[in-house]
Amino acid sequence: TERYNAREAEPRWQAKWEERKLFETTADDGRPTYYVLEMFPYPSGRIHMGHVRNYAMGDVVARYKRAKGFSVLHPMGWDAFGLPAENAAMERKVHPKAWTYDNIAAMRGQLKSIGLSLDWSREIATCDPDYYEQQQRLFLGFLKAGLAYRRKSKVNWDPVDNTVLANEQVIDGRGWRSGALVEQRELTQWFLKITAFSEELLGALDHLPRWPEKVRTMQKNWIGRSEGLLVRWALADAGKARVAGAISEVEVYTTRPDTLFGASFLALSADHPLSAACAECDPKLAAFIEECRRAGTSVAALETAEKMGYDTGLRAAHPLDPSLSVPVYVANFVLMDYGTGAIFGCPAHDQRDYDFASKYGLPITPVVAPEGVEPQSLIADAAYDGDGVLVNSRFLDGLTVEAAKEEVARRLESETLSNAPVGARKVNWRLRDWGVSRQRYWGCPIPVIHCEACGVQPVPDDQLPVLLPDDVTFDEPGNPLDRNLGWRDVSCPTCGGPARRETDTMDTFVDSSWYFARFTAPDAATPTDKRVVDRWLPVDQYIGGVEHAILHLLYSRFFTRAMNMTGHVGVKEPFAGLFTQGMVVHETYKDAAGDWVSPSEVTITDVEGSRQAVKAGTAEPIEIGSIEKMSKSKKNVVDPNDILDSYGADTARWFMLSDSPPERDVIWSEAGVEGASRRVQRVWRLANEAAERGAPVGTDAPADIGPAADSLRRAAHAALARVGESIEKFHFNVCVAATNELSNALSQALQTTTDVGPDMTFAFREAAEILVQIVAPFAPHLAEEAWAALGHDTLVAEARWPEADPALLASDTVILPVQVNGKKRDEIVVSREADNASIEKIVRELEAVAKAIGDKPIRKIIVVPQRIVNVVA
Ligand code: ANZ
Ligand code: ZN
Repeated sequence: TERYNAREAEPRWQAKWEERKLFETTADDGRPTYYVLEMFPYPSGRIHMGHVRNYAMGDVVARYKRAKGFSVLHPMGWDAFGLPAENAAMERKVHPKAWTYDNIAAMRGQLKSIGLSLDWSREIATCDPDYYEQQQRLFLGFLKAGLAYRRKSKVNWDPVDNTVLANEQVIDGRGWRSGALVEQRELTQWFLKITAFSEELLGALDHLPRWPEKVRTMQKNWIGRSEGLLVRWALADAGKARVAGAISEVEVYTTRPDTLFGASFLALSADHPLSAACAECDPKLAAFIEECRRAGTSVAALETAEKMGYDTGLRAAHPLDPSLSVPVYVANFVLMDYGTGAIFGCPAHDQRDYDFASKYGLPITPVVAPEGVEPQSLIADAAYDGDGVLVNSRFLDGLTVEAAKEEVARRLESETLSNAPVGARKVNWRLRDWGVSRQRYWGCPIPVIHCEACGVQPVPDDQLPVLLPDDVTFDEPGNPLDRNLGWRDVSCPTCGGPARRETDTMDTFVDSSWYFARFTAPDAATPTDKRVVDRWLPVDQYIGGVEHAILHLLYSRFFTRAMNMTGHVGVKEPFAGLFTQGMVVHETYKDAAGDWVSPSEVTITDVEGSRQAVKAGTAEPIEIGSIEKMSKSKKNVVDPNDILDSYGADTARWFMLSDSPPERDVIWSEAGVEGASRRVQRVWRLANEAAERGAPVGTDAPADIGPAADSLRRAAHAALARVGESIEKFHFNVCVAATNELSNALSQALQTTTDVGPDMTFAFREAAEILVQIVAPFAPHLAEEAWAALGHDTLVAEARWPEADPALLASDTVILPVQVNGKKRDEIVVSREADNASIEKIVRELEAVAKAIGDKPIRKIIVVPQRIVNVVA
């Protein structure tokens, strides 16, 4: 037979599938439903290997479930709004819309060439007016339900470009274009009330068993429920006088009230009212506060910034012993919007406090230590945040941390300061409401109108969508919508007076928070079609990168709950099953000058067992560097197009799924791809040989099955069962290994059988058909071609998944390594019950054995049942 020609075959089968509308999800037809979804791509211009891996995985599941008799929904779309389109507009003078839709067209073509079983009739781009119109409806529904509101909040302000910057446009505290120091400005912005669901979003994580544990933990930490105590500290007399009696106490929030006797200072946020009060008569403090505000662009920045403080000169009295007092600082690491914006510092047991105390010479007193450990030694060079019992803490000494927390809470609850309790238990959440306002053009317009007389007015339903205007300019910084007066200035829908459209657009995370629901009825005139959405949701299997483990998934979970509240979906959780795949990584290369070199410019040879690289076509040595995530900056990117051109989609898909477990990184290598390509060719050869020598299509199993045919049948059914189970468990690499084993068994059977009876011809066909069917989810084009070669006039994509025969699985097959003079040369798959004579017969006919012994005669064959075969020559 000729080699399998992927380039010729792949488009042919893709056309066939499309012509038959095979992957278009049909209406309710009584079959059970299965919704498999991969995170939709951002249309950056080209697909990359990470996409190929992600979509290949989803496709395996989709094709398998379809073969198992499910009505499968497997759609694709584009997360199409966002900043890069505006950057392209500024840099290349193309309209964001044109840039985006051109990219979509290019990437759609690329995706189609991978042969994914997608329902393209449901394609959506989030920048399609049809899509964002419904998103505007959802927003207005949330507004009505009290889930959307406005408040003042800080933005990154570039004082040179006079524009708001996204966090990713602030680099080391400076504007990415102007290089100016970024300031924090307060703007009134839109928020979605995710905190209304804090408790639910946390609690429901325990009922998502098909989510990776690590993702659930990340979400839990992000939501960040903590139980603590509010503690009021009275300012000592001198202090009171200085701030003119206006503020006489500081309330702090702590999760470690047990450590109170280790307190050595209080620290206030720069935005705390007491900081402002003190700054009124302390210009140095005012300057310090200014500096803190400027530096603080993000929580992450605050956490890594060097701890800095300013001593206000005030002192506060210890709540458990008013005769003790500690200094009050203003510090850059205390956030105003968490807890009370003030803390007590316990340097011995909190690293931030430790750093701060070391810098300002404040006492570091250990108050918790494991029994038998000398407390002072614990904190010699870092804070100790482990468990133990209380020390240096008077009446708390000897108590466990838990007991001490309880004891302090109990005491302070009954203690009073100006007639109110000193302590109050309090649950705090790290989760904040979601700021969705972006001062950008390329996003979904927020559908409200501001009227001076009537205030904020929702755009009436019959005036939706609020379309983005096309005539915008990008030659000045700032939001083009603000400058487009024809679009911006409107009359108030309520009083008819002069009014302005909201010019903020929505965060693109909004767009991706409900697309999975829209896919169930992409043309509905409402956000969802209630009759169908609940048939499909939750998504049975969602697949994507772990980089979205927090925000995207949490926002989608929130949206689903909010949409449930506004009556758009019946469920509360969007994704019943989640799988997060690893990355595609590649070696890196550098030339003598230390510049990165792309893999396509490198030739690697094996020099005495070690790999050596040179620049292709020259002798210039190249240094082989570490294996890294494929990235443009390191030039270690392999373009899927190149692979598709030289090997075809099936080989790329096969390799991606074969080499490592899907949750781990896969190392892309030329050798690996070549290996996959050989496997593809082998399946093709085997199918053709089996077509020639096997029984015709549809032959029933003969009554008498001899041992050789029986062991081939067992190998086939074992592989079938293993692939089914492993797809369900996402062990795709195990599937590929099982497929390879069946290839081996079939290949051996085809080689070694001299007198072929009807049992064997039946087994040939059966094994070949099973092989093709289990290959189909991974290499679907090859499978179609091989299925046709086997004499079928139907498509394998339409065939039911075969059932493994339990009788053939009952006593499994075994793999026996075959050694010649003590060296492994081959292995054979035989029935566990195979007798020594039939094993000997198979071994005598092995090509690898003949090659290894050359012209020497075989002296003896030693069969260790179920373990190994040794040939002595
Ligand atoms: C004293 C203490 C001693 C603390 C100790 C910790 C360890 P979570 O668990 O995240 O809720 N904190 C409170 N408000 C803060 C703010 N606005 N900015 C920065 N830090 C703040 O963290 C609660 C702990 O974080 C609190 O408990 C407080 O420090 C600090 F050995 O109080 B702790
Ligand atoms: Zn009005």
